Amino acid sequence: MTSIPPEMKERYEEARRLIESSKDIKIYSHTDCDGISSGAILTGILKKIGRQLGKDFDIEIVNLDVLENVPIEHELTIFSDLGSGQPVDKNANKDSKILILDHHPPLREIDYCDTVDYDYLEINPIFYGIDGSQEVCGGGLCYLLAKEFGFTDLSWLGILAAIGDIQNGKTGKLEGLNRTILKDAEDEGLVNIINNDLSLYGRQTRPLFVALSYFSDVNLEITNDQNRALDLLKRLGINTRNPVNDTSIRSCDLSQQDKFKLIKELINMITREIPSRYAIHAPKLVMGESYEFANEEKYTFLRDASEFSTAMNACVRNERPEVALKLLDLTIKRNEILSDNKVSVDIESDRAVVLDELEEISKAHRFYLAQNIKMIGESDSIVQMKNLQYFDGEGIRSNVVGTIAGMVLSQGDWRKPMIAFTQVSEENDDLKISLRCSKLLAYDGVHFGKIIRKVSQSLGGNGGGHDVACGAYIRKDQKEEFFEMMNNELEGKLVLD
Ligand SMILES: [Mn+2]
Repeated sequence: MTSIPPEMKERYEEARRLIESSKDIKIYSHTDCDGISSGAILTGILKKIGRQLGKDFDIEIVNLDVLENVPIEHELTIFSDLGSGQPVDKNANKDSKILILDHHPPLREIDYCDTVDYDYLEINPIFYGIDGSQEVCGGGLCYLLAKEFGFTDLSWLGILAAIGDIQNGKTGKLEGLNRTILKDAEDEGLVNIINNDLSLYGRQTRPLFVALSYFSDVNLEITNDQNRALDLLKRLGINTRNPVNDTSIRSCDLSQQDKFKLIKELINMITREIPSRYAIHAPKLVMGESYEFANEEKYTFLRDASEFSTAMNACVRNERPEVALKLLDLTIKRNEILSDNKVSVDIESDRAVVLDELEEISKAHRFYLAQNIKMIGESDSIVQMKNLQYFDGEGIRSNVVGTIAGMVLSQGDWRKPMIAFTQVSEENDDLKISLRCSKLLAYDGVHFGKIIRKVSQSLGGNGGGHDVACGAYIRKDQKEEFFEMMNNELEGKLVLD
């Protein structure tokens, strides 16, 4: 089991003292599932030590640009899932105290704290040779602080964060410090690990044949075709109705035997469609570990870590982070009470109200996505270049253009990345560019996050992200040049036939 390096552990002890000795605290966290989970963990810690939200501390979920000139006016300012790459201490004075818990590439050195005259404590796994994209994320770092206080019941949030951040993307399971956090969550009885699972999105809430029809890492006959997906299940002799509640079966209902039958068939189908060089990666597209939150009801999004993370993202992308935070806060309390074998009617009913609100946001979100995807499909607007494909996402909100690019991938050629662009905001006419691609391309060694960073930086913009999901910001008039450069940069890196 991976443990925290001793020097990093020392920083955690210091972080605990910093929090315990501060009366007035401000938290800034990032606008995504990882950031929300980080914020919920920090809130959880502070409440458990008797601090009141709104009185002793405040939390704000922000975009990175806010940090360019962030005021430092509280006794202690905490940055989670962001801060390492931004000039967050620009406005600090000698009485300031700053704590950063971030897994993104750091701007400042490990001993930067010795060069300033205020309390500056940065905890970043990269300082210790730990991979911040696979071994621990912002939420994981915040959980390790909770553990320093003894609050191991917050471990499940570290798992939600890691899945939201796709830390399991490369191997299909959580590894490194994430694995240690997972062990804590399992020991607490809060998370179940399902080994060798069928790794299709929607294992609790989507009928299995629908989940199958969304498979898009490779274009199969079942991709975008629910009838064929249903036929596939019937052909394999898999019962498509759940005999207990007479609904369509979901992935979580599959017996081990049926699961293996389906996985085997999918691997065969994929292998027939892909160049032989990719064949060894086929199993990873359909098999992996799943994580269930044990206290949540079956067939709800709350039960599955991946589906739960989507709901968190729907909140932040619709500028309702407070709904996500409220749900996590109530879930922390609910878990505390359940661990005493009790049930609180108040918490259940408060949570039901938040869940209704969240359902409304998610529904509107899904509608917005579907509407735009349909429009792109009907307008036949995907432009093919030799090594990439793109579409103009004009009118699409810049914070969902990536999600939409990912969903449009199944309408294009899975062998090439799908890129979309749209105006950053009404006030800013720069372009936000988003790229999504099949996991196969990343398994084959292409890291689009690094490529898009290189290209956008050479244009004077900026960019980066994961291997299969990344983005960039460039000026409007650089669009053609950007696509030309990306296309050239990818020459020879993809297997095109
Ligand atoms: Mn993160």
